[in-house]
Amino acid sequence: MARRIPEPFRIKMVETIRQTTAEDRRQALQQAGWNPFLLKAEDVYIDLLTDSGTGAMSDRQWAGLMMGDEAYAGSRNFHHLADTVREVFGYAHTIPTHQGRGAEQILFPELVKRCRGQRPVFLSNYHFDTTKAHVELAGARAVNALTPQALDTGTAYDWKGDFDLPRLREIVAAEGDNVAAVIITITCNSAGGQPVSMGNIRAVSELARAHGIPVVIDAARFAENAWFIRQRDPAYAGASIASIVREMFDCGDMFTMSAKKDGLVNIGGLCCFKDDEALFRAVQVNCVPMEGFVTYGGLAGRDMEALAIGLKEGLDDAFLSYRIGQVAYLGERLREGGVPIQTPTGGHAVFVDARLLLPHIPAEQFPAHALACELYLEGGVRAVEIGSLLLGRNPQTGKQEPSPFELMRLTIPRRVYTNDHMDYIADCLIEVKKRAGAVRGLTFEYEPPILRHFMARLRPV
Ligand code: P61
Repeated sequence: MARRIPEPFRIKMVETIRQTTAEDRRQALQQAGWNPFLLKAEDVYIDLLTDSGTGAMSDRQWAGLMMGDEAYAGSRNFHHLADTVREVFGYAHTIPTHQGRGAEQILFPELVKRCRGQRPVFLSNYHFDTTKAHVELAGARAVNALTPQALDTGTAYDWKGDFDLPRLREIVAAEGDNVAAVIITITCNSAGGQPVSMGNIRAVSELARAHGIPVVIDAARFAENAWFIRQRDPAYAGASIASIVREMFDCGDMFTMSAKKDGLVNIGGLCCFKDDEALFRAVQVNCVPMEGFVTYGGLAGRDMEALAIGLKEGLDDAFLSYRIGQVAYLGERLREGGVPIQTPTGGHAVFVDARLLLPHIPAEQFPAHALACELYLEGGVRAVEIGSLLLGRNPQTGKQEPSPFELMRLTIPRRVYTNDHMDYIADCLIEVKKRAGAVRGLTFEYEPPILRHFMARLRPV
């Protein structure tokens, strides 16, 4: 086993977490309608629901909070943020938003308005659920063209986040003027936090440009994607993370970002434009009623300061190597314990293949969600389903969409848990594997109409 990279930080402040009894957890899960989203966080020992907004800020970021300029308009922290965006990404125009979906809700309707076709469609390697929801709320369709290599979780492939280029070309040819935008999601969350190669990003961008299609980068985990490119593409072996980031973003026209991931903040998002001033102005107009005035977009001045600092801290080599190494270590422990996972391990999470671990539970009884419930019962570890429950129904037909994956995501917050926590998580899941045959599927007691996994209530079949 590779030597573990120790945490490249000292711990200055701690927060107590509380272990519960098996009986406490059974009661808590029952009350939560067998939906870990509805648990009280205090009933969770290790919280791997998401890496979004759950990271620990640095001493420098906390110091930045004290420098908040809470002016309604023109805050100096906004200018610091916009300068940082210019420096890190090379994009001229910045709109802060309260988080990633805030950027989606103000941008996508403008892209739909600009689309020349009658039936607008967005094409992506894989739309994350809020992204798909905002595409549909804007009256468009969301179509994915993910490399088929990603579907075989047991076989390693370096670029499981890539677009399937032949398929993308086919769709672009068939849809013509209907294509409102191409969205490149880096890293590809739904496929397992998997990177998109520079060659693929470039090819997608060239194809889009040849057809006059705007390129949006969904940039939540941009620094992790850059790290993978340096690690896996020999052409970038000696390159700095900063230069790889610039090269990736040169291939896009605009980006939306949930800054709660690689931006290293607890709240915040961005909607930025390389040089399309007219589109920037139109999106600013949407920002005012939806997110807030254009120099704060739903954030406090102090939040923007923490983000300006976090965007650059997140590019640090030592941090990224430790971060992705910690996730890989958990993946390695699980693989050794015979737990099937998406290989290679992704940047922000280990994705467990519940279809392989619980083959007796059919998709409509949500095997990955059932596994997440069982893991909580075992050790108070909260994971999240990325499968049929998350994907939901086709808005036109009302039928369950067939999900390419039934994954349980063990999402690792940044700079929060130590490597010892990783061992505990692995031990719990390996214990659950021993009784996998006895785990039961789940059925709805209440099914919300959209983004149903947040509020659904279920019970064992
Ligand atoms: C996550 F259970 N991700 O992975 P916002 N793009 C991408 C994301 O990963 C993403 C957003 C846009 C989350 C949070 C989350 O059903 C869920 O800042 C690639 O969350 O608005 C968010 O960014 C949206 C968890 C979102 C969920 C939706 O955990």
